[in-house]
Amino acid sequence: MVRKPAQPVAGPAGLLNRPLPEPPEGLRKGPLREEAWRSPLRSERTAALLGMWVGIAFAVCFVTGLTSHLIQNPPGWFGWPSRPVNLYRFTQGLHVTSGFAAIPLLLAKLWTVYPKLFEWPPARSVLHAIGRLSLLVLVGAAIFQLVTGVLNLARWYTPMPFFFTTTHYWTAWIAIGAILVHVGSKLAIIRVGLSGSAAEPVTEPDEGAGQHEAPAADVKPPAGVPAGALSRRGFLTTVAATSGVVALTTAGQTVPFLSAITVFGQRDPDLGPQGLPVNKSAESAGVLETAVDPTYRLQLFGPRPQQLSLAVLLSLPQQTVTLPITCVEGWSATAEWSGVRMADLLDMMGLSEDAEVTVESLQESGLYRQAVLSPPHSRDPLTLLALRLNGEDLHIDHGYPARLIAPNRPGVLQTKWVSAVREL
Ligand SMILES: Nc1nc2c(c(=O)[nH]1)N[C@H]1C(S)=C(S)[C@@H](COP(=O)(O)O)O[C@H]1N2
Ligand SMILES: [Mo]
Repeated sequence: MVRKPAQPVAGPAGLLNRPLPEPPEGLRKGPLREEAWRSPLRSERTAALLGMWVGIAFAVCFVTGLTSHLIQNPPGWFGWPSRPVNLYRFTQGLHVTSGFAAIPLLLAKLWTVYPKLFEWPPARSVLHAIGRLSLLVLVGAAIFQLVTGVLNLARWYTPMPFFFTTTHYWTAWIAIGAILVHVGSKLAIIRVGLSGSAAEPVTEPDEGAGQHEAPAADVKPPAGVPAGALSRRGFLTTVAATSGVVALTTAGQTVPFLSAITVFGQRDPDLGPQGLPVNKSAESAGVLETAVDPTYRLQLFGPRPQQLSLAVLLSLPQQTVTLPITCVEGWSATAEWSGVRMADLLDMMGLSEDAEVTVESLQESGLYRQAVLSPPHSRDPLTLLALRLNGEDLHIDHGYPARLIAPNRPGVLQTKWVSAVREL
C-alpha cells in the first residue's frame, strides 16, 4: 500500500495531519484483514459511477423538494405561477420518483464502499479521522431521507416520533451539504474513476487496502474470482435496471399511462369515491355532521361580508374546469370540477385584485384545515370553489359541500369542506 509520507507542516493543520501511532497489528482480524475484501466489483470506477447516479437522484430530489417547500412556505422573493396547471404534478412526481429510484442506487453504492469501514489503520491522523466521521453524517442523512420519505408515503408515522415535514426538510440540507463536501474531497478519485482510464489500478493513498480498481474485469475475471461471476458491467446494468423499474412503478401514481403498473406509489390514482383518491376522510376530519348540516353557510369575511347557503352558491354562475389534485406524496389524478369561480367570490366580497385570503375548513383542527390563497392562484379563472366533481355533487370525502380547487397547487393547499373565505 502506498502511504503518504508525513509532511512536516506547521500550525494547527500540521497538528491535524500529524500521523497517529499505528494500532497493534494483532487487532487486524476478520474484516480488518488485508485480503478480506476481494470483489473486483468494488472498484473506484464502480464507486464513482454509482456515486454519480446517487448524486443526480439526490440533486433532483433536493431541488423538487425545496420547490414544494417554498410553495407551501413562500418567502417574499418567491412566486409560484398558476400555470402550467400540471407543473407541480411534474415536480412533485419527480421528487417522489427520484427518491424511490435512489434507493437501489444508494444500496449498491454502500455495498461497493462499505469495506472502507474496515480500513486499516482506522485513523492515520486526526484529519483522516474527521474525514471518516463526516461520512457518518453523509450516509446517515441520505438513509434518513429515503426511509422517512418512504414511511411518509406509507403513512406509517409510528417509527417517526417527530414532525415529518420539518425534519425531512432540514435533513435534506444536511444531506445535500454532506454530498457536496464528499464530492469536493473525493474529486481527484472521482475524476479518475469516471475517466474510463481507470483500468489501471488506482492506488489512492486515502483508500484502504483491497478496494483498488480491478483490471478491466468485464471479460476476464482476475485470479481468485470464480468464472461466471457478475462482471462490473453486469452489476451496474442490474443496479440501473432495478432503479429504472422502481422509478416506473412509482411514477404510475401520477403518470396516467403507467397507472396499471403502480407498485410503490402510495395511491392508485383511479381508486376512491368518484374515481379519485382520498387522503383525509370526512370522518377523520371530524366533519361528518357539520358538512351535511342544512344550516351550512359559506362565510365571506371582507369589505362586504356575507353568508351564502349552498342553494345560493349553486345559483351563482357555475364554471367547469379540468384540473389535477396533486398530493405532496406524489400521487395525482385529473378530474372535472364545477363550481363558483373564486375570483367572482372575491369580487362579491369587495376585494382588490392583489388581495390575499385564507380559505378555512369546517374541520376544527389539523394542519391543513386552512390555506392561504393569493395571486396569481386566487384570480386565476380556473380556480374554483368546487361544488361538483365528475358530474356529481362532491362526495363528502372530497369536501362536500364545497372545496377549493386551483391550478398548479399542492394538494395540502386544496382545502376541503370550506366554511369561510377571509381577507388576510
Ligand atoms: N380541510 C382539509 N382539506 C384538505 C386536507 C385536509 O387534511 N383537511 N388534505 C389535503 C390533501 S393532503 C390532499 S392531497 C387533498 C386531497 O383531496 P381529495 O381527498 O379530494 O383527493 O385534499 C386536501 N384538502
Ligand atoms: Mo396530500
